[in-house]
This record gives sequence, structure tokens and C-alpha cells, in this order.
Amino acid sequence: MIEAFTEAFGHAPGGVWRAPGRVNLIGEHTDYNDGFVLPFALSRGVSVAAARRDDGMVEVRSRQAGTAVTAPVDGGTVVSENWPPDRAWAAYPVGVARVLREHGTGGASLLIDSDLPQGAGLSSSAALECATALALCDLYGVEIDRPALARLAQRAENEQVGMPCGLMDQSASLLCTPGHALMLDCRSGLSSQVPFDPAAAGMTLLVIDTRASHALTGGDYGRRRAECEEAASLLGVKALRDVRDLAAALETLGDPVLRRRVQHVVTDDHRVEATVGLLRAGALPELGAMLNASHLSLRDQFEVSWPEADATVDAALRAGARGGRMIGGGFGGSVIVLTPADRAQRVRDAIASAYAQRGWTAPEFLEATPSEGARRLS
Ligand code: GAF
Repeated sequence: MIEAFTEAFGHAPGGVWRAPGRVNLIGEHTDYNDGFVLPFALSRGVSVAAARRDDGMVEVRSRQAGTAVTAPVDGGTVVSENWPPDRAWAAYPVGVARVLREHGTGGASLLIDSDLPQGAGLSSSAALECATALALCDLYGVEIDRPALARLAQRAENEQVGMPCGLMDQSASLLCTPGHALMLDCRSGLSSQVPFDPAAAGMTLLVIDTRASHALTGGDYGRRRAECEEAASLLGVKALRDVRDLAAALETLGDPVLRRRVQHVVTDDHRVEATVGLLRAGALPELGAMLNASHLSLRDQFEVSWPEADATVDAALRAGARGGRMIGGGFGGSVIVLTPADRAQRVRDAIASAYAQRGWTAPEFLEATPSEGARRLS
């Protein structure tokens, strides 16, 4: 990265920072309902080599995308500037620079490198935001604690990119630790580290990129969020996290769509707590049942699954996996499957052949190890 940066910008960087992508074990579409999530960090992520500059500009280059983008730090919002699709990736680092400017950071030259697949639902955008945020804070000597930095990176995505995401992905990238999943209360921002080591329990957690690419900046994610907010307001609660009596809530709501959304959010919040209980009790293989229940709920109640995800879970279970589910916002992206390690190859083969039978692009497999959160590399 240091040589590549020097070649691109004609001088050495001030440092190199890296932030990981994430897998969410359970608790999907619960973050913007003030609920609970349980993500862990992947070993793959986004690296940013960066140097300060004093002309008030952010210049971003990427080793993956051809176009270099230069924009003023004190511009308005990227979303209102209507950037063309080939510059869309740069909205994340520029957006972060614009938000952090209020906290004392300034212009920078940034070179970005990623080994995370984009559109695979593994949070490459949050990784890019978080690596950029850490780089800018260090370069300008600005101290912001990590939970607060996660909220600022989320704000950059909400306001600058126009994606109404919750707090999960940025928190996962900044707060996760190796060998643990992060139990995050998205209302208070408080979190705890929950031991999660599939290999030690004789299990493998496969991440399967279904190759059905997702783009959450389209309207579906925002619509789900709006439906949840409407349901909360009809139920007279601040957020769906506050629903105490699910049966009574479902009876109150006339609209079957809103009833389905509430059913998912409330039950997935409980599944997060149950999953944390199982992990703390050393019952990791039992997570399979939780993953299956979450997948069915996302498919039938929240209606964000897609055909490749359903076929992946189905093939995995038939081949002897303990459980599986779609992860992330949905409508494309990745699936996780929990399987005894000695059946992992059989499960992979079964999934690959299900895709081949349907004439779909072959899926990509990754064995996930809970890894380190964002950090400075040099
Ligand atoms: C996306 C969003 F960015 C997250 O905030 C979260 O809502 C997730 O979808 C669904 O759980 O990754």
C-alpha cells in the first residue's frame, strides 16, 4: 500500500488503516428498530493509505475502481450533488470526510484497496467508511471514541450517501474482536463481546456469496424501514424494540404487511438474546435452529430473501448442516451456514450442485473466522 500510494500521489502516506467487513450472526433489520444485533468481523476488509492535504480537498483513488475522484471537504451532501454511478463508491469516503470535518479533520489523499466482494452483503461500504474515519482522525489528531465514531460513519451514510442504514455495520467494523461476536444494543450503543469460536466447537461457519448482487440504495430497504416506523407509531411505541406483547400488537394492527414486519422484528430481537444465551452456555451447535427460524422469518414475514438464498439454505440443510440464513439487508448478497466441520465439504458440494442444476452462476465460499476490528496497520 505504501509503495502504491507513493506512486499514485508522489509522496509517502502518513499511515495505512484497515477496517473489516462483517457477518451478522443474527438480528436482521433490528438495528434501525433500536433492537439487538450480533455481528462478527471477517478477516477480509478495506485498507486505506492516507496523507493530509492542506488545499481543503479529498482525493480518493482505488486499486479496484479506475476513476479517481476529487471533491471539496466542505461541500454539501454527495447525495444532492447527484454523483454518476462510476463515482458512487467515492461517496463513502468523501461523505465521511465531510461529516468528520465538523470534528476537526480536513482534506486528505486516500488510496483504497479491498479484498471484500462488493454487493455481497458483507458490508464493504461500512468497512470503507470506518477505515477512512480512523485514517482522518489519526492524521488530524482528533480523538473520538469508537462507538461515537460508528455513529458518525452511519450518519455519513445516511446523510451523504442517502442510504438509511442502522448502526450495525459500522459498529461491527470498529468494535469487533477476534474470537467473539458483538452483542450490540442499538438504542444505548452499549455492547459486549460474546465468545464465538466455531472451530473450537467442531463446527464450520460458511459464508456463501450467492452472486445475486444487492444494492440497498434502491427503495426496498428504505420501504421496510418506513413500514417499521409506521407500525411503531400506530402501536404508540418509540420503536419496535419497545413492543412487549407481540400478540396484542398484532391484534392492534389492521394491515397484514405491517403485522408481518412487526412479527419479524420482535421475534428476531428475542432470537439475538437466545443466541447469546446459547453461546455463553457453550452450546454453539444449537445456534442452527436460531439461524433457520431467522431465515424463515426474513423470507416469509419481512420478505427480503431471494431465490438463491432460499435454495442455499435448503441445499445445506438437506446435506446435514445445522442451520443457515440470509444475512444483511437482503434482496441479494450472502448466506451463512453452520455445519459440523466434518460435513462442510458435503454441504459445499450440495450447494454448488443446486446452483448448477438451476443454471445459476457458481456461488463463492468463504470460511469465516471471527476476526479483528478496524486498526492502524502502519
Ligand atoms: C444493512 C444495513 F446497513 C444495516 O444497518 C442493517 O439494517 C442490515 O442491512 C439489516 O440487518 O446491512
